[in-house]
Amino acid sequence: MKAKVKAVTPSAPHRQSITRHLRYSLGTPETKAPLPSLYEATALAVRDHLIDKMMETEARYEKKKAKRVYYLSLEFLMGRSLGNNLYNLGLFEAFSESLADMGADIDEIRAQEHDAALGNGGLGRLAACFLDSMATLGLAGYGYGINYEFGLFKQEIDNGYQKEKPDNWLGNGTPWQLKHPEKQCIVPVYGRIVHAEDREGNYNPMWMDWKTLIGIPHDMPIAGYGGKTVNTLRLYAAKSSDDFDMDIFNTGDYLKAVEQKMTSETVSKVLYPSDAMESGRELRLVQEYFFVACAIRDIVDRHLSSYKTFNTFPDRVAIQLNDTHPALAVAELMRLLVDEHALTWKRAWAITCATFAYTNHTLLPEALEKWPVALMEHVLPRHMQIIFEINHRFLDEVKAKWPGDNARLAAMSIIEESHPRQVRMAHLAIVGSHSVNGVAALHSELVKTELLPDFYALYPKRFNNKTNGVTPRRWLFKANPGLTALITRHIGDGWVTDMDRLTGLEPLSREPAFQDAFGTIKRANKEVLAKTIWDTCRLKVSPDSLFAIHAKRIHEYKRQLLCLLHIIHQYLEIVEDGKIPNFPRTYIFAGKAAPGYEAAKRIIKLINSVAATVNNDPRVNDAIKVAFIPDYRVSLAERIIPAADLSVQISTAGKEASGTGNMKFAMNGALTIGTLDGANIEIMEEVGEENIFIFGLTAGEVQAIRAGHAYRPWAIAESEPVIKRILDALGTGRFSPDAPGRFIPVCESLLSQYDPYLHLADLSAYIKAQEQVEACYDTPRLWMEKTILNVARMGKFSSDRTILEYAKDIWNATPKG
Ligand code: 26V
Repeated sequence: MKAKVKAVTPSAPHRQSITRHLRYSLGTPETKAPLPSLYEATALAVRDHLIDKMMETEARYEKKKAKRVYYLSLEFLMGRSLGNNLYNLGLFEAFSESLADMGADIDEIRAQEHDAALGNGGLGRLAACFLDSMATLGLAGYGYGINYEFGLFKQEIDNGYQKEKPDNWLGNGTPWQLKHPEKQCIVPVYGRIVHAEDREGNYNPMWMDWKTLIGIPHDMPIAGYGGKTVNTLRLYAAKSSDDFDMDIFNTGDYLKAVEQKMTSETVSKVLYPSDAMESGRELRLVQEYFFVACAIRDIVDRHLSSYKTFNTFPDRVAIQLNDTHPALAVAELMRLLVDEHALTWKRAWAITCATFAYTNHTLLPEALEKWPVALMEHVLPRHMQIIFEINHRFLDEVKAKWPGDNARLAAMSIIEESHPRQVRMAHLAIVGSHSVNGVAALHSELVKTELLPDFYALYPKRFNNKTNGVTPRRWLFKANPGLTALITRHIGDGWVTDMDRLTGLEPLSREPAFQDAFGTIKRANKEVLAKTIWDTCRLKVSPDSLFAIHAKRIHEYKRQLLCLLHIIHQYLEIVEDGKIPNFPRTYIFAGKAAPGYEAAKRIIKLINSVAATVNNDPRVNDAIKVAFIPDYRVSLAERIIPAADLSVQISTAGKEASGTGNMKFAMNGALTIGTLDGANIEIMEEVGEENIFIFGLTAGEVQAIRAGHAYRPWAIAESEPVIKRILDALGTGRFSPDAPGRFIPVCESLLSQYDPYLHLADLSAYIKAQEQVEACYDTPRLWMEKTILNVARMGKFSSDRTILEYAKDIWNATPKG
């Protein structure tokens, strides 16, 4: 029997669809639907639209023979989807009204959604922004990754310390995915090589006795803004094959066989929560290979089904490697072409190099991937052989260019001859690609001159820059509806897909009425964040204070500590010197530390300890508040960023490849205090030097100090009483009365000539820059003008611009083509 559903009313066009899903997908009558079910049914109703559009999009690409672009990444930090999909499909109002008609509030329903936290930080979120831009631009872009059952851990704060809790985000599945068991992919791992010969007597190695994993694709529709294009993010879950290791079943050890089955399903169980190398973890290597094998198989099948030949492969297919994590794809494509499709090595190699491109995201040595040769031989014996062959031919090329230069040969080899021997994944990615790019101008220069000078000398044309961007749909349109409405009222809505149009705001930057409207919106956003701070930290902060925000992964190079040293300085000025600040300030921190990164975890404890002291000292009289908001994630960032007055971007120059939070804050009307690092430099160029607070050493100066062994932090402390006082307070237990020695290690690291991050070298410049901030904030009209000019001049940092550059310079793909 059919349910009685209310007739469609013009004011509630989607009510019927939601009700049907409640009833027939979830088995819940509308009258009894609890919020989580309403969310689920709403998502399913939205998904119906996505599926239609996704199929139309695929048919269009097929018909137009569009060049396909594949973005391979171990991380996609998607966040929530409901609001984003509604906005991009242009259905927000209609759904909002339909839900209201049912007595439900769309914001409450959106709040039910769990973030998809399938990434650690910047690298994963960049992948998500790129998917949005590719779909918006009508590029045939596909994401490939892993459907982790557990995303990045949830962070709780217990007595000031970080505690990690599992993030079982998939729980009973998500409405945003379509599972396709019929498109499963079989992946061989382990086993051994039999050195055989073919009929003509040529060497013909055979990979035998491998075990099988099965990859099940879960497709997430990615709606472009305007709703015309809906692309696909294909995430693989690992399943064991039923005949996984039949031998064990046959020998009758049933339980052992089931155990093996379970082990193979752990492959897609959890995201690795560190953004530094997990030295030699076998499961991580299997993860990397598992998804690469599924992706390459899928890409090759799709190509062959349309074109039947590999001749056109690089013309029709581009594959971007998001860092080296998917670099095994180079060896896997070679294996398919040579072993399974019998192409000659030469032809296979030409196709491979013309297809792949590699993006580098970090210069930090500890984050550069290396895998022990022995481990790779064990897990992927055939790939190890192929990598040796690639290396052999590559080293011949190096020898031809630099005869007799053995040192260079050793430095460039894909194999590091250390103990144990290691495979250098970056070298594999470079050799197998036609493009190597960094993610901001400075970073791309340093890749050429510092990280990989030999490769740059060998392949100068391969190296290029693609400065990062972020999607204005999520980070302005969705995150900041108040500002969106104000902007659109004045310059129309064209900026949503053409962010350069924000320059139309420049003439308004000095208009008091516009400034006031802008200020009202900022103030409202600060109220929302103040409420979040109350809800999560039980701390009262005033929306009238200046909100200075440091929100990103906790890392020594990002220098949360530098920010803290300045807070301690201000605190001491009040309680020791009797200074009365002109206006109150709220310092807000958020970010996760990798679970095994002790120094980072100590920084979290220190932030919370300083907070406890400062917030509760009556002499401070609310002039300073310090808050650490737990569990930084995409949905929280969407609340934090629009509420910032001051964006703190103070990494040691040369260490932050780009940064993308810096862009999100500035486009939401925060002024930046920052070092000349990563994309901060380009932000300064765009907004104007007078509209940003830049301080500190340059990357070149940092390098010179390091090269000359010229860092003398204790001398700095001795000669600058202000700095000495800060360190004394820290070292004598002022912020840890229960354990006065707790932060002595922090002091020691700050005073060590080996502090790689040169905190004390930049401290006085930072304090001075903060004084300039203070003077400026004290002149509200001036501050507002700068703020508006920042928003107006951030067009460059739309990921649409970034993607158009990739499409033109690297992928040779045309949008809407
Ligand atoms: C390395 C590893 C090693 C194996 C374990 C898992 C894992 C995960 C990530 C990484 C490398 C992280 C590099 C990274 O996140 N770089 C950031 O990339 C952003 C986007 O380009 C950029 O804005 C940031 O500045 C940069 O730190």
